[in-house]
Amino acid sequence: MEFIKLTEQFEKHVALIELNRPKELNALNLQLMQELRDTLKQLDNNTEVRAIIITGNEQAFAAGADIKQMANKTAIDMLLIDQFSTWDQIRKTRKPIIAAVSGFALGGGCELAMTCDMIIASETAKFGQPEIKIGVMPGAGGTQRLTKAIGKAKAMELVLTGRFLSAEEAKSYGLVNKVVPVEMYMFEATQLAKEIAAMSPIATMLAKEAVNRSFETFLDEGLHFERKNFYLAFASEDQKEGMAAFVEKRKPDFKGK
Ligand code: CO8
Repeated sequence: MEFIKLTEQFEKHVALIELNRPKELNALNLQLMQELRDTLKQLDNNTEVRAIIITGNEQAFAAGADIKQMANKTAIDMLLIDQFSTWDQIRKTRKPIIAAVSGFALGGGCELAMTCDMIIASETAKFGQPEIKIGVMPGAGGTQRLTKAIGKAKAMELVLTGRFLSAEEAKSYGLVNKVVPVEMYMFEATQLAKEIAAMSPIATMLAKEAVNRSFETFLDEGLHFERKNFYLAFASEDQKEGMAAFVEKRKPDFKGK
């Protein structure tokens, strides 16, 4: 892999993916996205991994899709390449993904962070959908996920002006879980990943799926889906272990079975 660095055992049960095109501020070219898709698929199938962190570097999480790669494409080129279809794998990843964001998270970079399940940001993080400034618009979920995350008025403003949001603003709007000094964002993301990785991976997977369902369906169907997943958790040994540990006043040891 050329543009992705993978550390499968970054911490116990936690994998780290680093976007690695630093000179181009991690602009998301086709190869990087394919590598990211394949890596996530591999991690989803690795039973040792229970939580995934995606990060860039201090300067940039990702400054968007690779403009140079797209500049001369026709609509039919774009249709045939269908580069956004690789994004479906990110959405379909069943394990929890934390975006650890510092510096620029713009365009496709902001969309990538929003496709993750949670965002830990450094104080220097800047979020935005500046596509309008180069004559296009968000194409990998920006109009949908940003609107669901921060509401119509603010999303419309950001998408139509291309203005950047500071980390603090992004947090006050509910886009980001936590903002910390730049020296701390990887530590915070790792702590969060470790905390989640200590839970039953089966319950985690079922819970993630149910929360995501709330974005895709009406309340009645969502509640039905949630209940089914709750019942399904009782098929796991982890449920027996978790509840027995509570009764016996000890820490549970979840095996992912
Ligand atoms: N694509 C390609 N190259 C880029 C990109 C990009 N998105 N962003 C930065 N770079 C390159 C620059 O060209 C420059 O390269 P070089 O040194 O060879 O000229 C290098 O990275 C450093 O960038 P700057 O010199 O511009 O650094 P500054 O600190 O002056 O500015 C900015 C940083 C503000 C981030 C600026 O680079 C910028 O505005 N970048 C473009 C941001 C943008 O418009 N993003 C949206 C792109 S469109 C998009 O994402 C559509 C989403 C669709 C889904 C995604 C599918 C993959």
